Amino acid sequence: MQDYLVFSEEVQQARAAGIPLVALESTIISHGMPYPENLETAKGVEAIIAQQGAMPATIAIIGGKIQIGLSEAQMEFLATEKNIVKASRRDLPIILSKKLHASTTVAATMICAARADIRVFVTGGIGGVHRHAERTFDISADLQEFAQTPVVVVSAGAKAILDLKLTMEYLETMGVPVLGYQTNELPAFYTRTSGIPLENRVETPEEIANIVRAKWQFGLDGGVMVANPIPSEFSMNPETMNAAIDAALAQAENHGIEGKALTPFLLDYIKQVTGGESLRANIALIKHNAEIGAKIAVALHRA
Ligand code: PSU
Ligand code: MN
Repeated sequence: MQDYLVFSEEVQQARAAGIPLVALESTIISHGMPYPENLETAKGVEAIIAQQGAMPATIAIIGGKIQIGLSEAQMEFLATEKNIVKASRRDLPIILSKKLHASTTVAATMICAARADIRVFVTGGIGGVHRHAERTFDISADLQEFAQTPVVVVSAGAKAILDLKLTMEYLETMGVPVLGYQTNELPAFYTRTSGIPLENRVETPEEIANIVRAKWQFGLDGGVMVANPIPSEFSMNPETMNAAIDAALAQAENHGIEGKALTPFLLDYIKQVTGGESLRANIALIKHNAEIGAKIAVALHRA
């Protein structure tokens, strides 16, 4: 196992010093945002985590080695290189054995974080059940990962391009707790509301840490999803957003975009239709998630 993992100098020192760690994914850098916003955001998110007294560890695969913590040059490489593979669970053995470069999705980052003993992971929005999944079978591998890999994932909900109701049903079937951070409703990534009620509202990082600890102490496998709404000042108009999503889905269908290319295509198209407003929202929400994620890591560490 350790042959595949490479810790950055800073992460190694933090581990030795007992500083809580927070994992970050890299698909959002390579496929989720354009350059240079992707690089600026990745660095900004790391800085926010450090301010809270935790150590950020952005995860990616370089030359078949899983990097836990990236150097500046590695981050720049992921942000600028055009042909980075987007790796989920199924892709890992190929990338590792062929010594390729890849960014890691939520599912793959959860796996790598758990192997590196990191229990908290911050992203923007998780993958989920796509609209019309009854016809396409397109269900993100992220959801299955929550059922088996013990990591707390802080997100602003599942991405609004998905069927959020079916995504919640799937998580329920898989036994995954979904905790609304100071909200009674599932946030919809770009907006604070979805109309889908959440059974479990939590007010503090400590409360989350207690739930997570109870889950794992009792031997229940798998992760916990924390749904943290986008800050109000960046929350988008739901009508504008739905129109943009519908247009993006129609374009994807016209161009026959499917499989792992679908989510990056939709995000990019929505960015263009909204004149960049969706990108600003995406940046704001992930930064907010970073702050809460770091606080959860600190709280988990304390007890
Ligand atoms: N969150 C964002 N932007 C992204 C993603 C998450 O704000 O681009 C990425 C994550 O890596 C997630 C992936 O795992 O989108 C989902 O892809 P798919 O639907 O193909 O499983
Ligand atoms: Mn998919």
